[in-house]
Amino acid sequence: MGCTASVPSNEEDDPFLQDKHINDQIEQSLRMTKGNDRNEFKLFLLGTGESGKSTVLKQMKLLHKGGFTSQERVQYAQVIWCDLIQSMKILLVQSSRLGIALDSDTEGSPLAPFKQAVLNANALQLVNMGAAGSSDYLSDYVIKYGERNRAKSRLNETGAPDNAFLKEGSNEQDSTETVVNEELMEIYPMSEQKQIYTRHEVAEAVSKLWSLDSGIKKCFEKSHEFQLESSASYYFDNCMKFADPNYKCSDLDILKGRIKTSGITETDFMVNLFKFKILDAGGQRSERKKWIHCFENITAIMFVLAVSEYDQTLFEDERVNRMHESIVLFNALCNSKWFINTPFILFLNKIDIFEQKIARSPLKKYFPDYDGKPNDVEDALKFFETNFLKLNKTNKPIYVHRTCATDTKSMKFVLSAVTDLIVQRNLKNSGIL
Ligand SMILES: Nc1nc2c(ncn2[C@@H]2O[C@H](COP(=O)(O)OP(=O)(O)O)[C@@H](O)[C@H]2O)c(=O)[nH]1
Ligand SMILES: [Mg+2]
Repeated sequence: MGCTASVPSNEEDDPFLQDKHINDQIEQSLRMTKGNDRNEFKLFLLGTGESGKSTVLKQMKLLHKGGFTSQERVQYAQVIWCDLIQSMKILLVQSSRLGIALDSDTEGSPLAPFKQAVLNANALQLVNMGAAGSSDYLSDYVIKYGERNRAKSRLNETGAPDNAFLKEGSNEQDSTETVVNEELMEIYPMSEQKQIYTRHEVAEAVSKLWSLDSGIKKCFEKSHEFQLESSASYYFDNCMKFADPNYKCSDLDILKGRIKTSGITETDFMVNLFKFKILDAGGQRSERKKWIHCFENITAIMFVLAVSEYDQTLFEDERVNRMHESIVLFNALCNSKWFINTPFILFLNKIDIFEQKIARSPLKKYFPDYDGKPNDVEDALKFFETNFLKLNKTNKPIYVHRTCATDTKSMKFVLSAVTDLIVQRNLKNSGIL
């Protein structure tokens, strides 16, 4: 199979040889670039929404740009704060929809006041009550909860997923009303005077519901049936630290936090004196029509596939399985005339979630032609890897890596292998190696 993560040899451990290697590369690069800009490698991160593209980019920043600024750390803390309240509200809505009884709903339950605190919490208001970050910045991201495509009312607009690539999106960004809050109001109409809770009280309420309400846990286990942030459990486990309005995120918090990408961002990195430009794009359907403007002069595509999402449906269209959408997208990109000779690097991402999920959510239920051992991580991964590689009708290579994009240690290794590979391939193609 195409998994080509390089293993350090004894030679590569020798600092002298490493220096020599770098010197050789500089000289080769100078020879290569006389009069042109061929030493800039342009990598495009592509894949469906929430697959992990921006997280891969964040890891590149940690590796090659000295990490995150203090401002980013404060801003992410506020975004996660809003996300953790909204995620708990989503669990409250969905438990009612799925008919899961909550302990906090039973008469006289000591958990009832905690549920009330979450129902009353207004994340933005709480940010304004003392956060160091600007709420203008935040409101852009909180609005994303209003962007939820009301799948049922839009079923007729989106059509079958067979031409998902570059097709017009379903304009899921038109609506800005906060759907979750509306739904909560329907389930729990609040006649009594709204009590104002502090950030600390709200965080405590989330923490208590998460750790003590068995209905919330049951509902979370069914979260593949609805839309919940990938990192919701991380937010809940750590919610007390986000109660501090001046908390600055750790690297891991930022990797776990999610800000939906809109448009295409370009970030430059210097890696061993080679210039890499990484393009990161929004992955949802409405974003894909922007991609084509950047398809020229791409050195390699990094396609990010969330393997854990085989039992989930799209945020933008709840009729469509996320893995099916990725298959359609990969097929279209891989065989597109733009990328006939462009190497692909396929990240089988969210492997950590996949490993946990495969034990309780049978793959065969979603992919009936899977005939590997049930609940077997290796068989299941091979199944997807083989099926994706089979889609390639061109002669270009596809390099596969199994990744957990939030894990800095393993990503350091994978990303070094990827940048090495790109440099080596290009030196070879130029006849230098
Ligand atoms: N557990 C886990 N979470 C991940 C992984 N990769 C990404 N995520 C999380 O998934 C969410 C979406 O990731 P993001 O990079 O924004 O996806 P994008 O829409 O493709 O850019 C974020 O909350 C990430 O922290 C992974 O390998 N494991
Ligand atoms: Mg993104």
